[in-house]
Amino acid sequence: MCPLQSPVRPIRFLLAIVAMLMVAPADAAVNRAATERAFQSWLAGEIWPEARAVGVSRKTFDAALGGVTLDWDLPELAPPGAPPPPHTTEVQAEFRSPGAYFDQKNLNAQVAAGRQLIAKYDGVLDAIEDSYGVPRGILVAIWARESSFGRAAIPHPAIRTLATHAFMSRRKDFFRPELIAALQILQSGDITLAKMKSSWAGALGQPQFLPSYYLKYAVDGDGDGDRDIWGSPPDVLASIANFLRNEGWDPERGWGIEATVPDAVACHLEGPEQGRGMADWHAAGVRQVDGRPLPRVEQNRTAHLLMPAGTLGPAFIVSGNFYVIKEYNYSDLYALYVGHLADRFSDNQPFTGKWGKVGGFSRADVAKMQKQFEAAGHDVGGSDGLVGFKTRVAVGRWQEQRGDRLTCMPDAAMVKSIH
Ligand SMILES: [Ca+2]
Repeated sequence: MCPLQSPVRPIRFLLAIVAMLMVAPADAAVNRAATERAFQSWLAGEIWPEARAVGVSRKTFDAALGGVTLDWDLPELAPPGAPPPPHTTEVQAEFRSPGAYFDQKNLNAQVAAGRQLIAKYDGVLDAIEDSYGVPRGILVAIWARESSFGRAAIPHPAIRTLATHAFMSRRKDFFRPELIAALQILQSGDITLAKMKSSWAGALGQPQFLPSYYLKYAVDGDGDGDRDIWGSPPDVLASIANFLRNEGWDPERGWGIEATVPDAVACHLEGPEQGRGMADWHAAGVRQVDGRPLPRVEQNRTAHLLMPAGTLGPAFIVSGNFYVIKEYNYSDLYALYVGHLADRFSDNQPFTGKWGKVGGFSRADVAKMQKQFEAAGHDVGGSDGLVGFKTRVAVGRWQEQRGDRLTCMPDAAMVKSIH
């Protein structure tokens, strides 16, 4: 049975009442009517002059924002008078093992759907590859990840969503220029207000571009004169390609390959800041996972070690293109998923290396550990509770200093001991 339809159990009911009593005083401090009035003054006094200065007409502005109210249901709001919401790292969410990202059932479903679309848009993809030099697999994999090829619901009216965040979200300074950019998109006439939908966080259409990225990178892929990333797959795919090419995609290189790494190559040598010539990695004993040498054509190019679970998972040698994918979403696992799915559209082979057991601690535990590392002078890339390459490198160097076995991944004992 769907849990949402299960009868309310007494204990849950009691908990709900306790929760209501707990939030009531804070909520009472938020005067919604006054906040709505302040929102209207802010739109008229601050946003209109800013929008007008970048070419938004009064007609466009009034059509977009006349009569708009705040969306109080959005996450991460910090209305005037309310205590700020807890930071995500304060939430006791369990740390998610990197292997969980690569669910085989999910990947196989994405491969099947993606292959159909690659066949359907064969001619479009030919033209996009010719123009931008980004392979179709990468484009379709990003499309898959961002919106399940446009099948995911993208239900929020973009202007109202962005205006609410720009007025009263925890990251309002981040959202304010995005609201202005969204008004510029409307002014351009590429999309109507009714069709301009976003995620709850204001990301637009099937490729989930923030409005400022839309202004920079969206292109008309089907030649009808509009850049419609909401309804036109050729526009979606060409816009993703334009983004990647402008962010530095090298058409002569792949994204990376799975590799075997000998013990003599420490896991803390990974990451974008520790690139080496491919010939150097080969000389150090790194091989393709099937035992073949690293690609000879690449031997004079810089390459990077990537070990998303330290020694407790598969290892990769990646090119600069891997870090271009990260410009889309700054996560090693995101970029690896995109590269891996792109490969699987051809051969549908899983990684050879296995993901070991990682976890048994919360993101808050990791964040506390990161703060301790920062206090000791290590750069862990911020105490966000996520284990990115900087945290893995810091953990590996710390393990090496102590003479511990190198894993470059935190474990439950470590996060508890470094508090
Ligand atoms: Ca178009």
